[in-house]
Amino acid sequence: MKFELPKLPYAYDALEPYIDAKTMELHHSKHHQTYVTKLNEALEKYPELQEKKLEWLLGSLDQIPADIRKAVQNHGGGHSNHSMFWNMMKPQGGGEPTGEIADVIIKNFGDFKKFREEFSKAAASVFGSGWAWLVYDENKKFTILTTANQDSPYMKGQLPLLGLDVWEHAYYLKYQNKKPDYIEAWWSVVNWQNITENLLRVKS
Ligand code: MN3
Repeated sequence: MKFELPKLPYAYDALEPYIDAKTMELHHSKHHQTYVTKLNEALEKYPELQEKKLEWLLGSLDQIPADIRKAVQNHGGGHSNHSMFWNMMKPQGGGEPTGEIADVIIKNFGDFKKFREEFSKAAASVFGSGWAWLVYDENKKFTILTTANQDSPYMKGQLPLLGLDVWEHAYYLKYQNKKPDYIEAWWSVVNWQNITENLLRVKS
């Protein structure tokens, strides 16, 4: 079984004007596709690993043969992170979360404004390429953190609820060096229904 590029759940231009169509097209059809291709190449010699779930591979890097461990970390992480990321956004998204996810945010971060500030600050602080996340961590706490490169929260047993790609490929065409503007705009496309589904999965 080979890993496959998931279909984007909306058109490339659907997140305009916040995220432009060209960026979405390159990001999905080239960058994400490359992670999938290289992950499959890495697993070619190891058919038994091709049957494993991606989250298992990421959470079990110490059990992955040394010659492909880095490839699984980078490209498996990239495939997993992006597959989640597309679903965490939607056209006409954004606004303030409601229901259970709002309760979690208020309980753990004070209010949505504070959460948003803290998350944006974490995203802006990523030096080089990486991601910002809201995760349910290994100590059963809801935490904002960042990962470098394509490292995945699953590598530390953390379950991701919300993630933001702050690699330059995610924003440079439209925002150039203005990373904070990209982060600010991204809040307008967050798919809170998906984040709520992630929360319910984490709690079950
Ligand atoms: Mn990316």
